[in-house]
Amino acid sequence: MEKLVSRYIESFMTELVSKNPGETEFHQAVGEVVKSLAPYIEMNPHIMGQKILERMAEAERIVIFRVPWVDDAGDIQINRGFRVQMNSAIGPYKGGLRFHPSVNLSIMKFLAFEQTFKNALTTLPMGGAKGGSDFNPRGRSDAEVMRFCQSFMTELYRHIGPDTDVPAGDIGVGGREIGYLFGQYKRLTDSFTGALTGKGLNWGGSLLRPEATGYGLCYFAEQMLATRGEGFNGRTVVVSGAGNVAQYAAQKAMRLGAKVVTLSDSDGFIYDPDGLDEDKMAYVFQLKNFFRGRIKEYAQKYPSAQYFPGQKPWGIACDIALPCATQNEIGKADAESLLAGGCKCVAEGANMPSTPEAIQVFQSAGILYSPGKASNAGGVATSGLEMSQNSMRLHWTKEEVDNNLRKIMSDIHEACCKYGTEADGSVNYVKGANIAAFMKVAGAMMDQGAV
Ligand code: NDP
Ligand code: 2IT
Repeated sequence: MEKLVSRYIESFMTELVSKNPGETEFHQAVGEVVKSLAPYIEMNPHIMGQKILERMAEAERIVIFRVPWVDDAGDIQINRGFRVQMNSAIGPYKGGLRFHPSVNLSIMKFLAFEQTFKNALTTLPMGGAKGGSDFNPRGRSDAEVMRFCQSFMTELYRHIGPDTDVPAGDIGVGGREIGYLFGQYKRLTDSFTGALTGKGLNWGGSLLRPEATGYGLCYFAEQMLATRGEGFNGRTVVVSGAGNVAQYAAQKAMRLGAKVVTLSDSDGFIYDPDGLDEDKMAYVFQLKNFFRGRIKEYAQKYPSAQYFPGQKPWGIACDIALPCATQNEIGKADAESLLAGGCKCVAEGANMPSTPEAIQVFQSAGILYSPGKASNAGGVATSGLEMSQNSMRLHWTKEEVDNNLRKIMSDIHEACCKYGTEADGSVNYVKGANIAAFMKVAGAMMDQGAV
């Protein structure tokens, strides 16, 4: 059976690559999942006959559209918009929108594929989707961002809705963009519904949604560390990114007693050996979210910090690494640098930040390592809680949302342990997360027939 399954997986991957040529991120994301599913398929060979993997890797629907808009100089700009509706077996499509110049079909499909598994892990009824555009918000005025969002929604609105598909934020899409997108959706459909999450607090948003991904990441990492009698207190933490996920991951790690020594953006990273504190965090929130500044300004403001242009933070000695910027930001050499610096735990806040070679380095060294689909699921889980509040027309307190978030992260950790504990007692979080999520989605797909 082992041979049969490995031949099946090999031919499945060959076909995937030939049917989706050049989509390297998509191949990478699917490849990681199917590799870890092998033992499960050996015990459940009907998965092959039911063509579950083949169905999961083929999006239910993909929309690609033109997004024309007029910039402040009066020139016409054209961007490309995407929505990949990957899988609706367990609930309406759900997943963020990314506005970044690197956005292409491969990146959208990898993110939508990951989202299907992540959403299944949250225990909430949400299918998987992702969307976005190659629009670059950097350097654009508020008015330009608004016109872009309005044009983007003028096509997207026909494909979404509170029971169909519920987008949210991701890279380049935060509270400002969700506001403009929601305003246009409401205007076009003449309805005030929860068709987007990440909304403002006085128009249907949930308390703690902005914090949820970063906080959830730390709650999950706490549980990982606890399996080895460890915690955040007194530990040194390296964080990449300086956006939504990085900010709240850094804040929570700091509040749990850790010393957070780095933040980064695509231009470089800052190293502050004294660690972040509440005042420095308040400065970062203001710098990034209000002034939309660059992280190098931190080093100009705080002389204790040094700025390293063009570099990533993985060479800084640490106990815990929280990658919170983007995909493939940790390669093999970066992973080796982390180990050399004493890192004992890598919990992913970004989606697929570690390359397969980097994951191999972490796993061979036996350190704690969790894939983003498990450890960053707190964001979309809290989006799910926002959807529940919208449906009930209720607004939960911070404590209620936080308790739900903690419980969900703890349930995801338990699922990873249940399906990922190896013979030597260590937890393979990749295997655990993939099998737990796959079982749920595959079961629903089989119940619903060949659709
Ligand atoms: P933001 O746009 O708020 O921040 C992104 C950060 O990552 C910025 O500091 C940005 O730097 C940096 N970054 C983006 N692209 C690159 C790149 N190609 N190379 C180097 N640095 C880069 O996004 P989020 O914080 O929301 O998202 C960060 C990660 O977390 C993404 O992988 C996202 O998919 C994932 N995620 C987000 C969730 C959410 O709820 N927002 C939920 C779960 C996962 P710069 O300003 O220079 O571009
Ligand atoms: O990658 C992700 O989980 C997100 N960007 C959040 C998606 C959501 O619907 O809240």
